[in-house]
Formats: sequence, structure tokens, C-alpha cells
Amino acid sequence: KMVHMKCRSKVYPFSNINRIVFPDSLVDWSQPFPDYSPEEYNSPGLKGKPYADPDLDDPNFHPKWNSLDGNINRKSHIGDYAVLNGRPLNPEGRTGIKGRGVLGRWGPNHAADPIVTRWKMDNGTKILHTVTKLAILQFCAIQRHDTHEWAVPGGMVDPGEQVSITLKREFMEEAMNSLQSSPGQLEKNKQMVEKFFNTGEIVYKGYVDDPRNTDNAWIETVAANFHDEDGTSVGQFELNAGDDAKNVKWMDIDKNLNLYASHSQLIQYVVKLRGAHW
Ligand code: RP5
Ligand code: MG
Ligand code: MG
Repeated sequence: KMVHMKCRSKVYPFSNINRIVFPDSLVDWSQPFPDYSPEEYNSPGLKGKPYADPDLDDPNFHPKWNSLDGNINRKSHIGDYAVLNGRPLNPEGRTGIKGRGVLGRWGPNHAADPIVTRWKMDNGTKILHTVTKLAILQFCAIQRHDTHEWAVPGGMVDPGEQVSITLKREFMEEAMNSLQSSPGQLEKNKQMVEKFFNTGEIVYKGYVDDPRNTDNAWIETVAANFHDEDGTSVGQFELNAGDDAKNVKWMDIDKNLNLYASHSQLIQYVVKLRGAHW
């Protein structure tokens, strides 16, 4: 099993707070690390945001850890997490920083990642890789505004929202710019997406090694593959970057992909599912 890496780089994102940097062997909470006393960071920008929890010391905040707390899902996909002195503990281990950083929720922050794929084609014929002789898969990639890295067009599950809805909504916002489409165009796109997204396959549910994770807050995702086998449906959609995406394109998939957070790993599950070149 791989230890998390992207949430251990020195500077915490969108801040000038330094994480403690330490070797992989000390990531697991069970390993003694007596000198471990990281800084606490809670982004001031979270105050009063509708998607954010109150501060932990707010007397009106009574979160139900490891439960469905009203319509907020505080359960982890990977089993019960520990809570120490009233703080959820990152189930994948130490990150070198305390608090919730820029994440809205203490504990798990649930996301969904739509991995939309088609085969690379030449005049209706799949292009095979010269060495592996396997067909080359392409996925709909977005470039993030925040880190400029390429990524899956994923996003956070709203309170009470079904993940199947988040998958469609985020794809439409980030890869089809639904937030800025005309009502007519939006309706047309919605119908196409609705139809195509009927046949998804979940490829992963669990922890994401996201740079925003902390010791007390982390992202988990449900990643699902929506595949256009003959390139006649989603493969023909007009892509337009929107919301937290600044670019969108069909990207060839192979083992050299270098994507945001754990997204290369998510893509690899789809490659296995489809028997594609890697
Ligand atoms: C990731 O953060 C998840 O896999 C998902 O793609 C993303 C959600 O955060 P935002 O895109 O809303 O910032 O690691
Ligand atoms: Mg989004
Ligand atoms: Mg997003």
C-alpha cells in the first residue's frame, strides 16, 4: 500500500504555513513520533461559508462523527476513523499539519470524480499502441485554476446530494460550463448527459491523497467511469471549461500521466476495467 505524499509537501496550499516534513516510515499513527507537534491551520476564509463546518470550539457545533449527521455525511468509505480529543484523525496517517486547512469539513470531505472516456480513433478505427498493441483510451481532463494541474473534473458532494447527481453536475460545470450556458443550451446538454451518465461503473471509493488534506480533515471520493465505446455520444460533446476549470480537453492515457492529487491512480483503475494501453 502507498503512503500519502501529496499532502506532505512543505508549504500548505493557499497559505504560508509549513508542514512538518518527515519520512514515510512515520506516516502511520501507530509509529511513535514523540516530537510530532505540527502547526494548526484553519483558513479564515471558511468562516460563515455555507459549505463549511463551524469551528470545533463553537459551542453550538455538535458533530456526529462516523455518522450521517443530518444531511452531512461524516462517514468514511474506509471504515470508522478515530477521534482524539474531539478531533477526527486522518485514517491514512500524519500530514504534518493540524486543523482543517482550507477544507470545509472536519473529518471526511466527500467528493465525486466522473471519469469520462472514449477510444482514440482514426476514421472510426481504434488506434493501437505500437508497442503494447492495446487500444489507447482518452479521458476528459480539465486544468484546475488553483494549481494549474490537469485533473478529473470532480467536485464536492453537496449536503444530502446523491453521488450520482454530483458526478453529472460536476462534469457539466467543469467540462461543459453549465453555470454559464444559455437556458436552451443547458437543457440540450442536460438531456445528453442524463442519457450518457445512466451507464456508469464505480471504479473506486475511498481516500484521495489531496494536497489540502490535514491531520483532521481529508478528501474521500467516489470515482465512476462513463465510457463512450464507439465515440458517438459523449465523444462528440462540445467541451467548454467552467467553474474551477480553466481548460478542458481529451487527454491520451498512459503510465506517464501526471495529474492532480490521486487522479492518475483513479485513471489506472479505468484502464484495467477497459483493458486499455497504459
Ligand atoms: C480531489 O479534489 C477529488 O478527487 C476531487 O477531484 C476534488 C474535489 O475538489 P474541488 O475540485 O471541488 O476543489 O482530490
Ligand atoms: Mg466543481
Ligand atoms: Mg472541481
